[in-house]
Formats: sequence, structure tokens, C-alpha cells
Amino acid sequence: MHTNIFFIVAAIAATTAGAQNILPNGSFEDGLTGWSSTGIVSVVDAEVSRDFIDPVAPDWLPTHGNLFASLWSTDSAGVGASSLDTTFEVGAGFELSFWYFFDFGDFTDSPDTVTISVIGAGGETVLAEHNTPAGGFLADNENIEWTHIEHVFTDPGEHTLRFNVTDANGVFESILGIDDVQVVPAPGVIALVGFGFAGSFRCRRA
Ligand SMILES: [Ca+2]
Ligand SMILES: [Ca+2]
Ligand SMILES: [Ca+2]
Repeated sequence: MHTNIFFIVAAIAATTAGAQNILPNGSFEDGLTGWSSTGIVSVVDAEVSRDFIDPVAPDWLPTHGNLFASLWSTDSAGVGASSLDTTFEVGAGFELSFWYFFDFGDFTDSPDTVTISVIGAGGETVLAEHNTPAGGFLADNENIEWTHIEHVFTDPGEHTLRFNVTDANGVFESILGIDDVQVVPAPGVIALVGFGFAGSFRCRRA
């Protein structure tokens, strides 16, 4: 009996964990709904790698679902930067996670730049950056493969998550890809609720 109740509680916790992302379109399966963008931002099912010298990487594909967001640093027609952001409310301990890749499509003398950050009342926290003094510089055409980023919010309240790619001189685009953006309550809180419920039930039955 106790074992059955425990599994029921575990199942409820698991169901909650699978549906708790507060961002309704973090995987970009509904296009750019819920996001604001500037520059050249689209939702795609694949991008051809920008590798002019060996090794040439295969096409970029989503990490979750069928689509991901793609930010171009330029279209070689005057646009020199693209950004994508969304704003949301978090409680203490909420966790942000996402996947990104950076396909540097230029040469070292033209370092197209990536900056990914969260901005709240307490200021800006940079989560990743490339081709900057702090983030380090890439070799000709070098790529940052799909990378998983996790961040725990320490200050509750409104935050903006911002992705930016800026071209060095307006030619030879680099691409910043993003997928599976999640903002969830801390998993430990859910686990404690589940165990607390199971424990209470056992006490009453005993
Ligand atoms: Ca997706
Ligand atoms: Ca490249
Ligand atoms: Ca460029």
C-alpha cells in the first residue's frame, strides 16, 4: 500500500516536472511567438555550416523538436547585428537552461561576437560570450558545438534573457543557434514536496 502511494506521488512529481517550463515556446516549435527580435532572426529546421576551410561540419539540427532559432550576424547587405530576447518572472532558485551553438563564419581578423546574458534588477549576468577578451577568440571558421547552459536565479523578479550576435564588419555571416530554453522551479523543491506528501500519508496510516 505504502509502495503504491509512493509510486503515485512519484508519477505526479514526474508529470509536473515534464510540464513546468514557464516559457510557452522555449523550443521555438511555434516560431518566434513570445520572443522579441531585431536583425536577421528566423526559426529553421536546419542551417548549413559556415565552414570555408576543412573540416566542414555537417548541417546544424535542432536539439529538441523540429525547429530552432537562428540569428545571423549579417546578410552582407548592411545589417550588422541580431538579437533575440524574452522577459519573465522568476522566484528564488528558479533554473534557466538552454542549448546554443555558435558557427563562426569569418576569419580571425573579423571576430563576429556573441553575448548571451540575463538582465534583472540586480544587473546583467553574462552566461556565455565568444570573440571577446573575456570569452576568448576563435580560430578561422571555428565552431562552438551545441552547448548546454544552466543558470540558477538568486534574485527573484522580472528578468530578460538576451541572445546577441554582432558582425565585425558586415560581411561573412556567423550564426548563433538556440533551442530548448527552459525556466523551471528548482527540481529539489518538487522532490521535497513529493517526499513530504508520501511521508505524511504513512504517518496517518500508521
Ligand atoms: Ca526546438
Ligand atoms: Ca564555422
Ligand atoms: Ca562577419
